[in-house]
Amino acid sequence: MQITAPMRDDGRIIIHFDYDCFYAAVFEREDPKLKSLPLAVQQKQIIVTCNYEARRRGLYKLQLVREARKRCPDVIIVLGEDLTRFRNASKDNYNFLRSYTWSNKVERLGFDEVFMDVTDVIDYNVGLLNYNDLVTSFFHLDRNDPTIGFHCDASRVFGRTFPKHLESCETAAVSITNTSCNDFEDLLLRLRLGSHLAEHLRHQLEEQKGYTSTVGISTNKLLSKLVGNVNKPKNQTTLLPPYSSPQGGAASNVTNFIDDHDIGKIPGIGFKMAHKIRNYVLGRPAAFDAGLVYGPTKENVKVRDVRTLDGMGPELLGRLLAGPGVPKDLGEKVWGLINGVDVTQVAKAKAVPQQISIEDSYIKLDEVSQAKKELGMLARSLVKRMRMDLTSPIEDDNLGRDLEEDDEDQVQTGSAVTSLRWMAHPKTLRLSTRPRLALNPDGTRSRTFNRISKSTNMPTFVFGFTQGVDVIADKMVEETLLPLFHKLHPEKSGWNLSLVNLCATNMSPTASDAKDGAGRDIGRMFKKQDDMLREWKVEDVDIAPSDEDENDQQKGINGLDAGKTVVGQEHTLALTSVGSEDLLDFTQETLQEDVAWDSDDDTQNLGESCRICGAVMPSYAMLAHERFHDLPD
Ligand code: TTP
Ligand code: MG
Repeated sequence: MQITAPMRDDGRIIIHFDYDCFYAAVFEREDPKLKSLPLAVQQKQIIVTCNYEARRRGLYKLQLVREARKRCPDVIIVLGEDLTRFRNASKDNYNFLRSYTWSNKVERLGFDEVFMDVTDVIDYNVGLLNYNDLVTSFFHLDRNDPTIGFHCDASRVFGRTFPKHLESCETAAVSITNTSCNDFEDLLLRLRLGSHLAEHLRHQLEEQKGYTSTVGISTNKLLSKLVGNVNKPKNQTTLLPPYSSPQGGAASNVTNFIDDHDIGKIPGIGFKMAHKIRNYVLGRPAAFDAGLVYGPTKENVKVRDVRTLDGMGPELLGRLLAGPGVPKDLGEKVWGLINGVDVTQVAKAKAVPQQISIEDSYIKLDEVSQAKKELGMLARSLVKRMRMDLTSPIEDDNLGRDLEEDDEDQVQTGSAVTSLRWMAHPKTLRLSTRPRLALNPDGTRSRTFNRISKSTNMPTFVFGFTQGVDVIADKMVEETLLPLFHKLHPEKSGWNLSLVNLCATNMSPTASDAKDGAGRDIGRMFKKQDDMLREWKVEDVDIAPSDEDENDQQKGINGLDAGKTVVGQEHTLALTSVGSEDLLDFTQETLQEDVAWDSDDDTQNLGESCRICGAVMPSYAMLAHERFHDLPD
């Protein structure tokens, strides 16, 4: 029995951006000479990304450093453990793209992806088109100034398309007239305009910010993200209509497109869910690569196999995926996803984050004195981030001018007491840890994603500006964090933590900002954040060091040939300090408690450290990473 597909709302136009070789591009922007050289960015022993010159020479993401050196001996390797520069670039690009939206619906996914809901911009432009002369259209970027915009040919899609055979000018063959505006033509026209806007934004981003990107255009987040991947890098792809098929007619382009994806490649269907679905479709446990706790699948189960399976539908999926803590409507949600339906909205840009979360992972953390030290590091990072992200300068003639350079120094030491005010107060401070499981009888250790946590009221002294960050952080440790820690781990020993997280949450806007202040201050706030981040960059370290890794990193830097460009060398500093932030890329959604658009039943799993080398990375990267440990030296 075939169950009908859920209805999709194709009234929106969503553009998804993925910056090309992002971390490498950040370094290239700092030193353009690097563009023509093979460049790779290292975290621990892994190349987390490399530029296209390096990829041309056979290097790839998540490759072991020693492999990369073997394959391309003149590769330039830079350290990318300090995330400050990536975070700054990401925020800057985000603000740039945000300035083109009217609705403010623009959402970051990690550091290098952005969704934009441009429905209102597109609809406005559709209303102004001259249908008798689509070829010489003008795309308006400003409702109040008709001169701002760019010329475009609205009779065709810009760039690549899915399906491929209807590329660019050929789509012009589908006529648009002012008398026959059915759903297909209406959607096609709006997507065409979306493709021209996307091209304009890609071009501007490259010209003004120096980043090339890969872009997808469709009607929801899921489809725009997936279709962007079709043509990489420095390209864009539009998913063409028809998006639905008439009863008994040919399959829609959405179905044709999504059906060919592996079930595990669908954002929103995480590793565990995909595993359960695979097992069901195959009628047996799906095989994995041997030798790993969680290896990559060896099976080829596509969306089509799942979607067309007899009896498949929301109920069956709901039963398959049921478990403790799993939302009741998960079956419907997943059924929607495999039919190209994604109802999640692009989140509006927020003046302040919903929460600020700082964490670090550890290879071994099993003593109270050590834990206290680490809590101090994390508390310092947290207080700094709170000051950066949650304060704005006061616009008062007596007190304030905008923050000047030297004021920023003072803010750090706490003497510029009257220049800042809080835009929001986090009311709750949460401490979470992830204890390691005991060793298995065979000496191996299973990974666990489970965290335990305790919360308390955020102490009010945190909001004072008279004391410096260090003083506040120390006080926070003594008066708040250590008591919380002892509640979580009452025993003096016997535990070993792989992760500690501090989170300032339960955000309450400050009264004066609740009305219009937050919106008014946002631009200044972002500028200040970036400036202040620059000041603190050497402390913004993300990976817990170990002696072994330290040696490795030194080799990485010293191993460069004399005369080669060496960037990021100052980040060897990173090796001697800890205190991490944003180990994982957060979406704006993940900043709001645990409703990540792309999360699955692993919602607590915000980042993992490799059980072998301790490298920290998003869980999706762990599978690939672990394979490298299986490679012979
Ligand atoms: P990606 O978008 O996966 O990679 P990319 O932008 O470098 O390359 P592409 O052109 O294929 O999009 O990830 C964005 C950044 O995130 C990447 O530059 C480095 C970082 N990253 C990690 O830190 N760990 C990881 O495991 C991966 C995959 C990426
Ligand atoms: Mg990218």
